[in-house]
Amino acid sequence: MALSKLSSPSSLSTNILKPLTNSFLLHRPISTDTTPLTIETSVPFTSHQCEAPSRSVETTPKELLSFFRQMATMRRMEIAADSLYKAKLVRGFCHLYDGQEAVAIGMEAGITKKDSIITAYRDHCTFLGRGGTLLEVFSELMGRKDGCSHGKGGSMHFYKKDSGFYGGHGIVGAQIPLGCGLAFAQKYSKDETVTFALYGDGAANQGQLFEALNIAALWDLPAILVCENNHYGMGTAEWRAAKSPSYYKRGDYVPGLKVDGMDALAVKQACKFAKEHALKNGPMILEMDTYRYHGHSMSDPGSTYRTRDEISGVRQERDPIERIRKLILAHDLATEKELKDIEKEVRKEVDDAIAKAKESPMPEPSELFTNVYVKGYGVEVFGADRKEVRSALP
Ligand SMILES: Cc1ncc(C[n+]2csc(CCOP(=O)(O)OP(=O)(O)O)c2C)c(N)n1
Ligand SMILES: [Mg+2]
Repeated sequence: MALSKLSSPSSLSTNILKPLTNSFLLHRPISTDTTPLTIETSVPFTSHQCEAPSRSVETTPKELLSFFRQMATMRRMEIAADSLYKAKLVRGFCHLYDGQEAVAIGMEAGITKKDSIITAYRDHCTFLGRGGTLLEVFSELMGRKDGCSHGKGGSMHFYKKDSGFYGGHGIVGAQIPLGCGLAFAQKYSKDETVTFALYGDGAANQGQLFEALNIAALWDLPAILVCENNHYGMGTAEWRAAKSPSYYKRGDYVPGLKVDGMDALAVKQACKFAKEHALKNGPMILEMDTYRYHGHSMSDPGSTYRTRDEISGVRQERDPIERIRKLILAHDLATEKELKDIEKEVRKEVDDAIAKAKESPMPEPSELFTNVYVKGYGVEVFGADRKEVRSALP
């Protein structure tokens, strides 16, 4: 790992206990030191039909510490979701994101909340990255009123439209054309924003991706298609499903970039680069090389189609949180104890949010019939919003 320091970071202890500005981590101690640091990405970017961005990434002590805290929060949240599921407090589908946190964190650092994000069902951490709260996450998972979709969506249908998060989709690949539609709206309204449409390596083989990409390229839409390549689609390894697993090249005439998706700084650099490109020239594909530690979903132990050695090897060699921990320690931005303390605080925040979520009531039965159709288009009278249906309710 090659690291270079532009200027020496100031002493951590005077800076570490300052408030954090990130919305989902308010009131948390963190360094506010914004002294510039330049850090080289773990591996070079590999490009297709474009020149790769520089490996030298600009960051600050404040950003590195916030990456650490946010990824630690995501990791803890997913592990807690697993326990809640096993305790039968979360029912239905549930897909966890631990291992892939650097994609959510790095992407947010490279773009703004005016840009849009749309993803598949592995959506808890993307929602948190967009500024959602732990209370909204756990309430939604347990089907409670305080959830981000008022307890009616569950794990796969997290949304936060006020900061450009358009879900949370259970149909593999369906979010890709929807994302290109969001990019069409952005281009039409000339607001200089872009859409990041995330999908998996399994989804990357679907026809609808290529149809949407063709239109996006014809119309120079500001759409960035992000393939989160965790190397498995359910229990199928990528090499069984894809003739060419070089997903960044699969757009043919559309430029692409392969990125170490376990390196939050590389993800940030790539997303910034892709946004600039898309605003000027139209779509781009980013392939994030990443890994999921859990099985595909709660019904998959995740160890029948891959070896335990493979999983522990990735944890040891490429873990996104450990990478940032090492950087912070190497630059003397915090001590091991201070980082452990942050992890302890994070555990408490997660536990407190779960306790609060358990107190949140279930939605009213009448809520079954709200948010089914868009109001004012005349369609609701044909469906569940009908008066006689409503009056038949308890
Ligand atoms: C159209 C459609 N086909 C099949 C499924 C079942 N299914 C759910 S997830 C999944 C695998 C997708 O893998 P990938 O795109 O790599 O995403 P990952 O789960 O690895 O994040 C499949 C086949 C579905 N939900 N929708
Ligand atoms: Mg996959």
